[in-house]
Amino acid sequence: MADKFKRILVTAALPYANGPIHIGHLAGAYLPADLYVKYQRLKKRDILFICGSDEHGVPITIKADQEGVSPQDIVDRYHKMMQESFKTFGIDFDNYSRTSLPIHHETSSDFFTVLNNKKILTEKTEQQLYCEHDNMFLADRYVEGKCPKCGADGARGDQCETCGSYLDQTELIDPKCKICSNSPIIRETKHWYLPLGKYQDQLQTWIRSKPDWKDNVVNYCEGWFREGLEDRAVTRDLKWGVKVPLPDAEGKVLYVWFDAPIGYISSTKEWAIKKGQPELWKDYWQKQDTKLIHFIGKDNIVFHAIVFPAMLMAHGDFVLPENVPANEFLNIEGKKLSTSRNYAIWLHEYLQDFAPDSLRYALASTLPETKDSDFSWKEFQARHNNELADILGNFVNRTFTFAHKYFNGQVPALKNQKPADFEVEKYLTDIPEKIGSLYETYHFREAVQESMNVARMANKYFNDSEPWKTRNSDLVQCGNTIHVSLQICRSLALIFQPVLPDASKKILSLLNQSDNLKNLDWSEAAFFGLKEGQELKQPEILFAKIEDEIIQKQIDKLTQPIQLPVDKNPVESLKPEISIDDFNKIDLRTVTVLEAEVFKGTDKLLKLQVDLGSEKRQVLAGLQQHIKPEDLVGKKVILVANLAPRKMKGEESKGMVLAIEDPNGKLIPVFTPDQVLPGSTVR
Ligand code: B3M
Ligand code: ZN
Repeated sequence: MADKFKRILVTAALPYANGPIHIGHLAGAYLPADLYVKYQRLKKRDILFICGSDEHGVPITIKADQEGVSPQDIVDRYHKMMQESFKTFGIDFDNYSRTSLPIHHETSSDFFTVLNNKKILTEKTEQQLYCEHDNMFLADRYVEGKCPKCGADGARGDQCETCGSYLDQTELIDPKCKICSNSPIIRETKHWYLPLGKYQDQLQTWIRSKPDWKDNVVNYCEGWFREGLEDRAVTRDLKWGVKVPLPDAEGKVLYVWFDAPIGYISSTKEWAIKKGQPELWKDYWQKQDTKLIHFIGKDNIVFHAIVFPAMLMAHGDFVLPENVPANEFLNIEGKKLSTSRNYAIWLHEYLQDFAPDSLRYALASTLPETKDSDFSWKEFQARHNNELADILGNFVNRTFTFAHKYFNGQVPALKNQKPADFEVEKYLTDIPEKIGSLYETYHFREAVQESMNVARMANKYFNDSEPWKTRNSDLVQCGNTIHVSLQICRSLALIFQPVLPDASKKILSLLNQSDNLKNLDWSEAAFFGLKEGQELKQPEILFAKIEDEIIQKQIDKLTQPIQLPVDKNPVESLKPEISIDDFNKIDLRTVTVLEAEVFKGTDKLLKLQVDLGSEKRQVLAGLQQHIKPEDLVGKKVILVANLAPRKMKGEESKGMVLAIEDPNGKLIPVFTPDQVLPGSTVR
């Protein structure tokens, strides 16, 4: 593609290091970015792919509070885990950094200083929510309440996930501290603001000059413009984060959404240092002939299309993004993905059971490019079995089998071509251009489906040519068919490289073309590149079929708690032996949880009202740190029903709820199946 850009800088959203990667992340940002990058690399473009872990902000500290460990422990754990699973999945970052590194603290702190010295930031003293119990300002997710816009419960201090509105925490109705559930008071505090309104005209003109931006992104931004952009605080009262580099800012850090996008710059700097050319990052960030592209999910649009560009405009030294091809959301089996309810497919778990290519292909075929889309395990299986195995894998396999059986495992000659053979040559001529332009314009679903159409064409050609007949009637023609089919295999290996890097590598290796891999260029898929007589390896099954039971297991697993990879799983030693009579003394019953609430003034207990069939009881359960009260209501759990009643903080508890400890020390109540009646005995 001839365009005005000399180099491309691709970023994918920095994932919060507070949990593992799931397929929603992949479909939103990482897979489309990787497809684009792999394609551009085959086009031999100068392209850099940058990412890293977002290690600041309240999402991290809340996770640390929940587990009773330090924020550093949390980010160390998930940074490592995310980096590993990205790698195994074949996401090919040039650099995967982390925002807790000194280079990032320095870069973002300098950025703030530049804006502050230019007198762009404004200082304001404002009313903020403060928890007297925990002695802290309740930044962002530390406070929850009713959304002032849609009325939904559980809206957070910065955003309501139900209606998507960005909120000012003081607007929340009936706000509660996320840690202790007490009502906060209002206290004054000073913060630094980015006056976004001042950049509205410039932003509007800029976005409206981009005809190729996706509608979902432009419409979203226009919505913001209609409302009018307002000042945004870029600092917070928190301990964890990049310290505000000013003498009168004790106890304040940069807002995570201020420092995180600067993480793209610091990750590029880190890459340049590792490369031994520490100044090289400047080419990608400061030369106007760089095409900067941010791949993100839709919940990050405002930050990448409005706030960060405004920061870059204010700073003045950097290029602006050329495009922000944000994706919508991916649902799973028709339902919204939810990490808090563990309704997700986790990448590290997927990778224990299946190969990367299958998910890359299934997801790429259903990316939420223009609207939300759905992932289902059955469709995954169908894509794998009916397309990867039956169309692509089968074509490669039958071609190689013929070559070995009848042509000594070599590329046969091409002589006296028939019209059908010429047609294939002609067909391939337009393919790189056709599929390439889909990649260039972020139409990845179509690009991948068009690639599979090449394999469909190939099978049709093979069938119509009937080599199993011509091998007896016309061996030269049979040789032509196999020759042409092998050429198609080579073209397929090239055009499938972005989505199926492993299969592509395998096909090239079967063709003994792996050495050429570095020199191969996207456009070569248009030509026959194999020489007559070229030795071939024995065929291997590229994609073994996935059976129904395997898929059913995955469907069942969807609602089960997350399995974190644990280094070792220390099993508690067994207690001394008891007799059956000892055991029979314990009366275990199922109960339905009718009501559940945080037991005020405690940080461990939930107050439950349960139905035992014969009676209703109150139980105080030490589950506050482990499960949300609303996730217990309506569920059936197992109660030690004849435990002597106890009083705690003036309230009575009759019985104990059974729970299992997971590898992180989190307690999961033992839920019982729906058909069980309250009061049933557990034996
Ligand atoms: N960490 C939010 C997210 O993971 C945030 C993205 C930062 S990109 C600079 O969705
Ligand atoms: Zn509190």
